[in-house]
Amino acid sequence: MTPPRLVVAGTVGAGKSTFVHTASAGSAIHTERLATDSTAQIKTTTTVAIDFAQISLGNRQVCQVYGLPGQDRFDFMRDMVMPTASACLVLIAAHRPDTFPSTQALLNSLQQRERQAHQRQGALRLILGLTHTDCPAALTAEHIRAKLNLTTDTASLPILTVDPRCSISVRQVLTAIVELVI
Ligand SMILES: Nc1nc2c(ncn2[C@@H]2O[C@H](COP(=O)(O)OP(=O)(O)OP(=O)(O)O)[C@@H](O)[C@H]2O)c(=O)[nH]1
Ligand SMILES: [Mg+2]
Repeated sequence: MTPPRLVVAGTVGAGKSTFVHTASAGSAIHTERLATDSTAQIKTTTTVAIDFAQISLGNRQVCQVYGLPGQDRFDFMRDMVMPTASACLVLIAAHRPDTFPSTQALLNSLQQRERQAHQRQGALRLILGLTHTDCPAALTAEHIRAKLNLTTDTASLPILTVDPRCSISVRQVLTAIVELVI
């Protein structure tokens, strides 16, 4: 049986590569390059293709994790991984409301995929993951839900808090997602 496939999406710097790195205990394949455009104002390197890790969650449960690049110019890579995804974790940096409009656009496109998957009798679960909640000026989940104009209820679009640098936090989120999709 194919293991559940989780795609990690979100804007630049949300913590996608850190999440994949931590989830895999450092064994993931990464595609980082020096940032040469406006991304360089936020961070020195950025993902230019797709991060990948296969993770064992115990009880013989395995999960494949794909980390997307955050820059708009790489949006086409979504089509490479989303058709076979069981779930998509959209990371949102809670301290960067300037990124919320891009997150909103991303969510709209993912919700369209979710509806299409449903029509094909398939299933795609969307989950929001709040990162950087330890940073000054981080907004609460309720505040972010309102800012993103989310009308979908929390059962169909859960919001989890995650620190991508912390293996316990990442493991908790992975386990919760796998339970949602199996
Ligand atoms: N303080 C804090 N830092 C975080 C958190 N999550 C990620 N970071 C840091 O944010 C920085 C950016 O993380 P990346 O994982 O490279 O971000 P990304 O989403 O992969 O970015 P792109 O590939 O450029 O789209 C790293 O320095 C992380 O250590 C968090 O919850 N809190
Ligand atoms: Mg990255």
